Amino acid sequence: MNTKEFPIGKTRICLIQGDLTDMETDAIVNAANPSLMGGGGVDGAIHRKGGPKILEECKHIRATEWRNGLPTGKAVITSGGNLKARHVIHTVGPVWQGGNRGEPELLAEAYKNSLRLAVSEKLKTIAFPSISTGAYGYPIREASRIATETVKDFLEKVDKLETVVFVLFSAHDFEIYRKVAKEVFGFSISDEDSAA
Ligand code: AR6
Repeated sequence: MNTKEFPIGKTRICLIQGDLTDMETDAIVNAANPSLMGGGGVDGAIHRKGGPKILEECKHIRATEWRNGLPTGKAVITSGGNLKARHVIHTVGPVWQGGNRGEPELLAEAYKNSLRLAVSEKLKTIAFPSISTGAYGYPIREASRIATETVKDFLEKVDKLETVVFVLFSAHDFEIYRKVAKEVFGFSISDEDSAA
């Protein structure tokens, strides 16, 4: 499996090329939509593999806390159903509309609020997909910079997580994240990079 690791404070940042629904972290993050009723992409995969319990909990959230849907940038938590991950944190990334409609700030909020929720639930390990870069059309280079910088800024202030994983589905996306992460986190501890 294609993986990279970057230490930051006490937290290990990992990049993995693979399937988010296979992660055994305390939580995986779902790139959901405001309805929380499932969809395509990673959202569809999570509900398919996680089973009906996740949807039941999402329906409860819609009936109580977020009756008009989960706003872009916010995050909520459910159990992980049949997944290996114990929890799913559902967040909604922005739809790309050219970049001048607050998309960068909203994408950063989606990452930040997911991390905050993980910490407030006392979780230690969390795995993210590349939020908004599929159906929502956010350009992956820009999105990968926001994802990595937002996580770095958060971990510099809050030193409570053991591992943050970015799970990239394709080799192409993994390669983009790898380059950006090296710039943002400053170094890599893999053999390949230390030999270079
Ligand atoms: N594991 C890891 N990454 C995945 C997986 C997986 N199993 N499946 C897809 N990806 P998307 P968005 C990648 O479209 O852009 C849904 O219908 C995918 O290659 O899942 O935030 C929701 O219900 C891409 O890089 O999420 C919303 O309506 C990344 O995950 C809408 O799509 C995000 O792609 C949200 O769109």
